[in-house]
Amino acid sequence: MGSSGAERAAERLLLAALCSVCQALQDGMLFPTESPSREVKDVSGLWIFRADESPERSRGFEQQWYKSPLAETGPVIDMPVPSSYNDITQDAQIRDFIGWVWYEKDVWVPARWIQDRGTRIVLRVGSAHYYSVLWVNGVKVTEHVGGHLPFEADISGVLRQTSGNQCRITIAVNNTLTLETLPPGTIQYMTDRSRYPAGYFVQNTNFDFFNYAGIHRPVLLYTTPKAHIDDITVETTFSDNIGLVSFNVSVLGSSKAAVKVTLSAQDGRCVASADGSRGVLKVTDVNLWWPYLMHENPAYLYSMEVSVHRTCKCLTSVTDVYTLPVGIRTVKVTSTQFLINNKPFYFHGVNKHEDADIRGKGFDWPLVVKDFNLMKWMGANSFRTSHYPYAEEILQMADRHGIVIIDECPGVGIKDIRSFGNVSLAHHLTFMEELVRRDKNHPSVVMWSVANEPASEMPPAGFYFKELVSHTRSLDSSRPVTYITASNYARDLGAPYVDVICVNSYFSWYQDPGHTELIGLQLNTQFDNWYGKYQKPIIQSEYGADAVPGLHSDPPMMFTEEYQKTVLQNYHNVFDQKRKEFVIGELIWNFADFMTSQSIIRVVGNKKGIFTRQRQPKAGAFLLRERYWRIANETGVLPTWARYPCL
Ligand code: BDP
Repeated sequence: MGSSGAERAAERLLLAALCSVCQALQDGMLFPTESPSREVKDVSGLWIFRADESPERSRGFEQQWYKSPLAETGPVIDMPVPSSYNDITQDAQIRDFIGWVWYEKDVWVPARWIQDRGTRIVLRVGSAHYYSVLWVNGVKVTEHVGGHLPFEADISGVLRQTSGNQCRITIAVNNTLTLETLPPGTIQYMTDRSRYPAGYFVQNTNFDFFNYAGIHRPVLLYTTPKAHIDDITVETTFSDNIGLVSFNVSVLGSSKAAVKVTLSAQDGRCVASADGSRGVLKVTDVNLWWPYLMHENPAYLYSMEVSVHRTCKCLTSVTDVYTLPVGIRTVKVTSTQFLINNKPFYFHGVNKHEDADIRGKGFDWPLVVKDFNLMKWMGANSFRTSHYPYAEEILQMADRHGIVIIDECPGVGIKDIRSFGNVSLAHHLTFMEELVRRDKNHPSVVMWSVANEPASEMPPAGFYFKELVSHTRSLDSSRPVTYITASNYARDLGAPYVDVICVNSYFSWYQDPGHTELIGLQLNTQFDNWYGKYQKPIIQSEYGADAVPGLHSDPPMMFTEEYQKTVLQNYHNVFDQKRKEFVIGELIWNFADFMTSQSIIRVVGNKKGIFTRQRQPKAGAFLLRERYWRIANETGVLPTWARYPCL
């Protein structure tokens, strides 16, 4: 059988994956911000859109849809950016579409950006799922493999050579997953002609969330001077009342540029400064970055201004300025504790998804702010970015509110032995490089998670995770590394390499459904076995039960709010014992209900949220709220305004 369009799309995807693996990450990926030397123009909003519904999914490339306005190639529809495209229309074919979709927008680029040849103009996509190709005025400027992370291209040359300050941006996005993508997936062709029409295929995956696709985060144009700050890396520590900020600045576009770094306190006072692209700043009477509910003045951020100067005939001029928020804190792990600033930290938090009605995984400020308000309301001090990196704006919120993050890569659903091969591993290593490059400076990020529930009992998993964890450590030695396991302690081959054991379990749900009376025994056994074998601190990284809001029964039955509450209470009894020993955290699955693919075990999505998908509390939310505030009152130093009134 000759390969069909979707197979070819998958091949193209694979080739691109290989090609991106070959390129070591050379450039930085600083979040675009405005400064005296930089401008940002958000070109999100309404774009036009066309799904390539040709059986081969390849017509767009064959007919070069990027060469002319998309509307001239055939029918187009309006599509908001950022948003997943899946739930925007009434068309089930668009909702479930697999293959290439095309986005286009005409934008005006300020004339002075084009005229000033000392200005670099960069086009940046916050994230698009999964594989993207970008053209400007019909000229290909970049491509990128992987959802959930940003990519960008310097488009100054193209703009200056093509039609000037009118700029047609075309982005083709393909959501096909293969055995080597993250997450992995397979395309299955249905060949029984009595049941399926010719060419019928489905995308199979092993993860429990809808494979939303499209341009998920803002699209920006921004400028930098030619001689510009390309990347900044900070690492922090402290001793007594002296904070230390080591920095490393890379400058591109000039060999003669001099770097100056100034650190200011929140009141604007300069507290330290240095010349040179590398060095250490000393801060006396340091204000450390503390998590929410652990200190009366949490989330203290300094502001680090990095500037690049050029001297020409005795005149010094500033060419580029970038300001980075810096939180000074340390993270360490012992055999029984997780220490932030040398004090034991207990994760009482949530697992989340980027997921909401209509917009799917599209970035949305009202949703982000609402979610932070809900987390703070319930006394959560942490969340895990299950099962992929979240938008940078979310990490910035966490920095500013003191919410601690376990930052996860989309290594979810690695269940097929063919996904443990060299190509997969190389892509996984590259993904971790891109993730660390993006998130390394966030004080809120305290641990990297390289995968969720891989088939870690399969023989290649030992080598795979040894490489993955040690590579991640070599990228960032200041944070612990983990992956999330659901394997049996005796068969897990990757656990020897991680710093913290993160275990998911669903006693009385997937195991012994209905039998909440078994949770105590089974959970105790789980903890004792894992700790006995590895002597590493343990986080219960997922636990929970589905609850359809408004369903009630007493005695509790599965799917009711009472059952969800009972499951949580039984887990909590054990956590309260074990947190005196080596359990360092509990993260409920899940913060909110979320969409999944359709299946007989899902009723319009996964209902394990303690909030509905619309962010209304179920009974479990009130239970957790009381618990989290009680724990915070016992373990933290809270300002009076933050005390939960009923305790
Ligand atoms: C866990 C997975 C998570 C699922 C959850 C569930 O890590 O992605 O959504 O099960 O089934 O094993 O609710």
